[in-house]
Amino acid sequence: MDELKKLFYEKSSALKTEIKALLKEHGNKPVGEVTLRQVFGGARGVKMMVWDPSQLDAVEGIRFRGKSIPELRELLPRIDGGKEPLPEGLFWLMLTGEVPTQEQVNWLSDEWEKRAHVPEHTFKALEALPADTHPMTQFSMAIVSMQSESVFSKRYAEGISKHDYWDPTYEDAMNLIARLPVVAAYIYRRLFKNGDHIPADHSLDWAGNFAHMLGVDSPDFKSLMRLYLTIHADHEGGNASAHTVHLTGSTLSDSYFAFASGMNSLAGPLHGLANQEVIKWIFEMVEQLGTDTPTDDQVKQYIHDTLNAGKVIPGYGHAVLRQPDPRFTAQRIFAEANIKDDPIVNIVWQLFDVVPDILKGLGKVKNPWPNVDAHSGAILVHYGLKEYSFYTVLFGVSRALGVLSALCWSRAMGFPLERPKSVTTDWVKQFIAENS
Ligand code: CMX
Repeated sequence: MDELKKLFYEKSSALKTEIKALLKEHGNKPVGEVTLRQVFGGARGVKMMVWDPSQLDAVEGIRFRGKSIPELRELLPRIDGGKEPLPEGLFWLMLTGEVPTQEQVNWLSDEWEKRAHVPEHTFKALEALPADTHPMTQFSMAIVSMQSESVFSKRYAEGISKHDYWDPTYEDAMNLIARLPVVAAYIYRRLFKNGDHIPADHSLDWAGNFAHMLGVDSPDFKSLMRLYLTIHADHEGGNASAHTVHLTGSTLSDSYFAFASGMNSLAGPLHGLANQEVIKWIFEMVEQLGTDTPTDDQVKQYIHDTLNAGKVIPGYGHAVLRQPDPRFTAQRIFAEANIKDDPIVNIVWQLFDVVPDILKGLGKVKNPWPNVDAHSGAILVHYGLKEYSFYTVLFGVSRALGVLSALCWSRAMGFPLERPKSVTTDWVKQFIAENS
């Protein structure tokens, strides 16, 4: 058994025992109440699952196993001379709760490289799709097509004990994470670079090699990919993509099915697709105004026009956050250090100056601040990755780290089928009548 798997098994077995005792003693304690507004309003704030890899605070933002993004930038191993953390390190941290050593992270880079073999039928399936199929459709389909390789499904069919579910789930998670950059780069090169594919560079780390296979080989872009794939990895369990993976996985669907479900959630414009919508909206503004250095008044008018057309301002607002997203800030810090005077990046910063006051003025938006998607596109455009319909795939590759580490934990803890209760509007009316 490899060191990571052994460590994960030890940690999860210990916690499973602890939780059994905890539930025996405290299992009936209420952790909150649910209002009708929450029942009708997308279950905001309802505590109904456990998710250990990360937790979101409305003001502070995301912490991965208790560590903030600035702390991760200090603590996690990097490549020799590198400035950004390696996503491998974050996966290790989320799966075990321990910050890995450089040696452990190097092992993980090698391990994912060894596991990166994508079955030939996946490429054939992709080639069968019309060339203009949205990259997220291709990504989701490619993931499902690899389900034929699921170790969990094979072992389940052979009659595996439920106490061992964690083991093939770990194998599937590791294999799938290893393969995703190959699949994603294939989709990108097929769609936008005439199918001129670039073989992997086995000397590189997971994110560096992904940048290389995309065909953007500058050291700064590799550095960006390490940061990007780290900060998008997880956002606790309640967000739509994570929760979808959790729900699908709870039926004992394997990691491929569960992760593909999550990607279908990520593909919505209120969630991950917002990263494409932001840059599309900025490009349209530049075209409409005929300048990439608009005045504040021009930008404000464009924002009002968007709102008056009954649309949202993409990249702004959040269901949980109530301050600027630290993932936005991390990207801004990266851009300030590495990018000088880029017009689209400047517009992102100009929007940060003017959007919040306008959204506050609407009197209903709970969070007027930028989220992760407000910044990412402008930096990608700067490095030449202009094809924004691909951006959500990048988000998805990163999201695998969090949701699949959580899926390993769910199977190790023996979490049951998820099955909340729904009610009808008639039930609600009757409830009100009986309780008022
Ligand atoms: N622009 C305009 N109106 C907005 C808004 C925005 N950016 N954010 C929220 N609102 C509106 C809502 O549409 C809602 O209006 P109605 O009452 O008329 O329906 C009202 O303000 C209250 O919404 P909220 O409680 O503040 O926000 P929600 O928790 O319902 O929604 C989110 C959160 C992210 C869907 C929303 O802020 C939004 O649509 N943002 C733009 C899309 C976006 O950037 N999504 C990416 C989020 C991050 C990610 O998952 O990747």
